Amino acid sequence: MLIGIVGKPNVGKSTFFKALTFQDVEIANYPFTTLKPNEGVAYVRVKEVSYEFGLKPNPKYGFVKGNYRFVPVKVMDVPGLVPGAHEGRGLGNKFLDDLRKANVLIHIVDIVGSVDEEGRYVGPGNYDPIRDIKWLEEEIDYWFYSIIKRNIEKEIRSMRSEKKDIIKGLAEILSGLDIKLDHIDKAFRDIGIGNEDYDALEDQEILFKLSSRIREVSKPIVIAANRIDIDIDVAKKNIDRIKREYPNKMVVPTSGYAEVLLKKLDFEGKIEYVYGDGDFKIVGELDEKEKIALEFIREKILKDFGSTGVQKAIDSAVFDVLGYIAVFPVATDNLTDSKGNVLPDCFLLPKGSKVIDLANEIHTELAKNFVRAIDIRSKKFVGRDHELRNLDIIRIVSQ
Ligand SMILES: Nc1nc2c(ncn2[C@@H]2O[C@H](COP(=O)(O)OP(=O)(O)OP(=O)(O)O)[C@@H](O)[C@H]2O)c(=O)[nH]1
Ligand SMILES: [Mg+2]
Repeated sequence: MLIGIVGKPNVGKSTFFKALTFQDVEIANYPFTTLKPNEGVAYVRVKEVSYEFGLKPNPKYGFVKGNYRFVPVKVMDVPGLVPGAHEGRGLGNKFLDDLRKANVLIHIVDIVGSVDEEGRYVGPGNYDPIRDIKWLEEEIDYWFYSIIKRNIEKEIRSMRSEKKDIIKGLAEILSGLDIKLDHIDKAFRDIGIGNEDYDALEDQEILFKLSSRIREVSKPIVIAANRIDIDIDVAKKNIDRIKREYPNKMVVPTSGYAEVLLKKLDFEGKIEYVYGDGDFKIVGELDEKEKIALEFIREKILKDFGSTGVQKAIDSAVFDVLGYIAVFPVATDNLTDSKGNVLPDCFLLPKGSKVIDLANEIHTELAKNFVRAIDIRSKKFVGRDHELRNLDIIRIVSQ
């Protein structure tokens, strides 16, 4: 699972990345601070199931905090995009190639409208952030289109002469972009192109439309309406406008700044903060500046918006937008692995995954020698084709 962080320059992408990964990256209030992609590990928040059984978990990766298991996912912060990037403006869009493997993108928008398209500071309220949604997605679509176009030009002749199924053909060509057959199939149906409609692929207008639809289904975008802390009222107005104009988009109000501070103080033992929660507890000595900042975060952000939104943004990306589920495999009825570790694993799987898919994720041998599985909660046997649900605990029995 790879989550890409995208947006124009100087909107808080690297700050957001730091809030997610706690990796020290360069942050500054001018455009093009980030020149090369940053890669790191973030964590999605899943209910900790051990506590239902009165057990203490031993996670093999990630960690437990509060009543949650934080499960690792990869994130990437890329340099800012400007209008015309696909024609080489700004830093161009070369680095977008690093996002080939992304499953979902988070678009960081400066929701208070304080920087223009190029990332220049213009002051809150002086730029309409809704504009970014359209042009930035178009730039990403152009990048996608150029990859698809390049690959199709190479293959179209042989596809035509061999009367190849173009959906399957495209899936092969685009496997490097982590695009599944389902994605392409859906895009073709949405645009109304048939299996052997080779002409459509040579019509650049249709090809752009198709590329854009494939991008939408294979790399959907969550909007992080960021920097809400700068001006709560302007932020709220703009969020409402985005929701009205784009009712189908997932929009999460965020403050990367607030999340970085809460995490830092939590690490320092000054507060107790479960990432993503709507409140924190003061447990250590704070200086005056910290007190004022925390008071502001509690009263103006957490109370109004429910959280800083940073955790919610990646959770929404993985669970709501991609529809992934979290499943806990175990080796014994005592909810342990063979060494006695309690619920050591938590797997993130695409919705619709079956018991056999889980077995395969654990080990291909386990899938090969699969005998049956047990749903620990219901204590019932389930077969290889049983569809898994979120937070299932599954014991797989093999030969
Ligand atoms: N008030 C406030 N400031 C923020 C927030 N997030 C980032 N900033 C500030 O915005 C400026 C830009 O932040 P960066 O994280 O460097 O932005 P970026 O989008 O990575 O910028 P480039 O790498 O240049 O594209 C810095 O001055 C940050 O301190 C936020 O949530 N609230
Ligand atoms: Mg940056």
